Amino acid sequence: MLGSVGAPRWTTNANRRRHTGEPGPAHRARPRPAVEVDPVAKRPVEPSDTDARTPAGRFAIGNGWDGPAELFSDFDLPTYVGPTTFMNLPWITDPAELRRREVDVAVLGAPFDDAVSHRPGARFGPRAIREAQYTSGSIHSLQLQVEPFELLTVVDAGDANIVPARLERGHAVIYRKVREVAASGAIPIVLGGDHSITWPSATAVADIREPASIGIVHFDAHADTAAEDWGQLAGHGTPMRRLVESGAVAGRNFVQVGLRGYWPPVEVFDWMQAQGLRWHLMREIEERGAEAVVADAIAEALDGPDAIYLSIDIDVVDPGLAPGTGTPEPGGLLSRELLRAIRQVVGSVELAGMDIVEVSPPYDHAETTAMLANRAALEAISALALKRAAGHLVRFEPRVEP
Ligand SMILES: [Mn+2]
Repeated sequence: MLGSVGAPRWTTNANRRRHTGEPGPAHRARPRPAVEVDPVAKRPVEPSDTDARTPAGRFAIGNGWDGPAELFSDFDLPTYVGPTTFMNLPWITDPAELRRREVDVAVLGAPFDDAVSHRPGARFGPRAIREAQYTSGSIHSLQLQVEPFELLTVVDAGDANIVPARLERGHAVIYRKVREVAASGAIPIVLGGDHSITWPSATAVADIREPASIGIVHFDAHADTAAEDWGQLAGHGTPMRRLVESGAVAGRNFVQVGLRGYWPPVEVFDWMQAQGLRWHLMREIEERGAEAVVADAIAEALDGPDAIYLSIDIDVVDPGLAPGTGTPEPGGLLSRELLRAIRQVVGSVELAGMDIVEVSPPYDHAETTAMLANRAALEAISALALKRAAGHLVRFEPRVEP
């Protein structure tokens, strides 16, 4: 806007309120974070509204470019401008700073696909998911009628320290990254990455409570409980077996939703049954509806534990709606069923952590899959915000020393 003078123009209601001190919508009167971090989504560069005069060079004066220009904060700029963070949120990689800000939810990336069995590319997932957004600034969930970033402190905690072709090191640094985020009390939402990252990620979350104290609800076309992938114990077809075998999660609190297709073989299901794992085939969702099945899955995962780690393999959704993935399996959930299921789970349990995996941008079309993964994270954040508005606990407090 050239030559704009007088009162600054506000990009969002939240931004306007921030500057004017006006009260927000009614829900803002409900319980707020214990420590006000204002504004929640402030990034290092926060231009003032008035000091943005361009240099008054000869041509600038002639062309009318020398007057005050209104500037927007990084948070309020369009998402295609500037550095890419999840929802333009602050990029905070220092665990001490996560603690200082009392961050409620930290999105982080696990750009790792050294463990895939078929189509690669999920290492590009975190960046694509961060990019697949067109709203910036304070947002409003129409489905839940809540403004999540007004109620929760949410940041982008950056990526695990991944380098290529070092599978075991990759899992180690993912474990370390998720653990340091979770140990701050923030709920980690991990953007994958192939599904092998759930082994270190869910282990890290289990570790800051007590082993076997969390249940897992796992949405996937595949069980990912193989003993090994061509001799590789840490493949993306094996993480759920590793989690159960290691004792991080009890088999009877491991619940899978959306399985279909032609893998794994019968003996793997025999192992699952022997461990007490429970699973809900796509056929059951077709017959009973997703909401009833997800309600059962929640109850089974909480049979003992008091919190749930949610693992979303984007291939649980039909490849017609989520084509950008490594091992697509026709006949899956609708996008809207997955988003509703996330609201259902997060809205009714204590969320310990979450991952969204197997987004492979090279196979995506028109960012369809990356957008769905982005919304999967946002639906969880919005559901958490609704809980905060109602006065419920949101942060996942560690019970053991970090
Ligand atoms: Mn999977």
